[in-house]
Order: sequence, then C-alpha cells, then structure tokens
Amino acid sequence: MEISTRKKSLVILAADLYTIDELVNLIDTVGPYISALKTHVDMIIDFDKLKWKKVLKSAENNDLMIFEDRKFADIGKISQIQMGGIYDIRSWADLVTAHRISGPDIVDGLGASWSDVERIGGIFLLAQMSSRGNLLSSEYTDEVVNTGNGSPHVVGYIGNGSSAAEISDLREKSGDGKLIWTPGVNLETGVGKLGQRYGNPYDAIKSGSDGIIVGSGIYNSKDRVESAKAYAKASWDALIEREDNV
Ligand code: 5BU
Repeated sequence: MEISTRKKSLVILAADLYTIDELVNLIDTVGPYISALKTHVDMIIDFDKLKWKKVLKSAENNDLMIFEDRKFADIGKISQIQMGGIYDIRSWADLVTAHRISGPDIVDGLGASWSDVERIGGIFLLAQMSSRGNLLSSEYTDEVVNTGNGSPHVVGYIGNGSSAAEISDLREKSGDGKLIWTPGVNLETGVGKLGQRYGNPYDAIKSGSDGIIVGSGIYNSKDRVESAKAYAKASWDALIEREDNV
C-alpha cells in the first residue's frame, strides 16, 4: 500500500510473457504505473537463475514487490521444499499465492522456507477465483479466512475480481486486517479465454479490493503505457472515492 500510494496505482501487473527479455521490457515500460509484479516463473522458456536477476533488478529499479503466483497446494513440508528447487522462489519472491486445500499447515511451511534463507515474505491465500466453475465455495472461503486471519504469514486473500458482490462478501468475512487482491479485471468486461471472467477495475476497488491484478488488459494492448495508466487511474480514483465514503 505504501508503494501504491507513492505511485497512485493499485495495479499488480500479471506479466504473463514467456521470455526474460520480454518480461524485462514490459516491466521497464509500465513500471512507473504499477505497484507490484506478478510472475509465473514456470512459464518462462529461457529460465536461468543468473539471467532471472535481470527481472529482479528491473523490479527493484521500478520500486516493485515481486509476487510469484505459484499457487502452492501440497502439504506443508513439501511446499516448504518447493519454495527452493530449481526456481528458488523463496530467495526472490516477496509474496506468493497458496491454496488452503491441503490444510492450514501450508502457511507455516511456506513461512519456514523464507526463514531457511533468512528472508521474510507474505502469502496470499486463494479465497475465491475468477475462473468459471471453480470449486471455491462460500464455505470454503470461510475456512480460508479462518486460517489466514489467524496467521502472521498470510498478508491477504485473492478474491474474484469479476464479481463486485463476491468481493464485498470476502471483505465482510475477512475484516480490515488483510489485503484483498483481485484478478479477473479488465476495462472491457465480459468473458475471457478458456473460462476467465472479467469485471471492471473501478468496481472491484469500490467493493473492497486493495489491488487489481491485470495481465492481458495491459500487455496485449496496442499502447501498454496508456493502458497501464488507465488501470492505475481507475484503481486510484476508486480508492479515493471508497475512502471518502468511509
Ligand atoms: P489476465 O490476462 O488479466 O486475465 O490474467 C490474469 C492473471 O491472474 C493470470 O496470471 C492468472 O494466472 C491470474 N489469476 C486469475 O486470472 N484468476 C484467479 O483466480 C487467480 C489468478 Br488465483
């Protein structure tokens, strides 16, 4: 939120490109208008630990936290180990996503993996998803919030950005102590590819989201800078209006 306030943007860039150079180019182009960088490191076809440092450097130069959307889901001990491995996520990610499906101990496993390398990071638990037909029921969301609100490792929840009603519901359940970040957001709302659903960025923030996760809405647009600015403005305007109404 501090970075968001400095940049007047609640945009988390979903940088779903396939090569390190493309990624760096995208970050350097829209960096000033976004507040965090969301990666899928296992999508990168030319991954190399040394070359990956270019992405980390570019994120640092642009004042961005790095959020690896790995969606960990295994038992606590294995999730801890998976934070290492070939990508060594624990050594560079500030934030990661995790499912609550295997039980509450996954959050301690992930927390321990950062301790293993003397770093601190935060977890976003998937409380809702934006894709149609997902199995994260309202009762499941309750369990996610029970775990998350009781854990110092959990900094927030992923909510369904395509539905203002679901975001409000999640905000009511989670209270004000945790962040809600929402994918499934596009200035052109409707249905995306392969079951993705979209809602409006302004509506998402107005209904309680603290960060809009935007991918193709930015990297597929003809003018990436203009598009990033438009998402930043929609998100910031909505936050100001929401806080004015408190
Ligand atoms: P898009 O291009 O803005 O649709 O990309 C959305 C990104 O958010 C993409 O990286 C997904 O992996 C991610 N995402 C999502 O779309 N929906 C979800 O419920 C979760 C993550 Br969790």
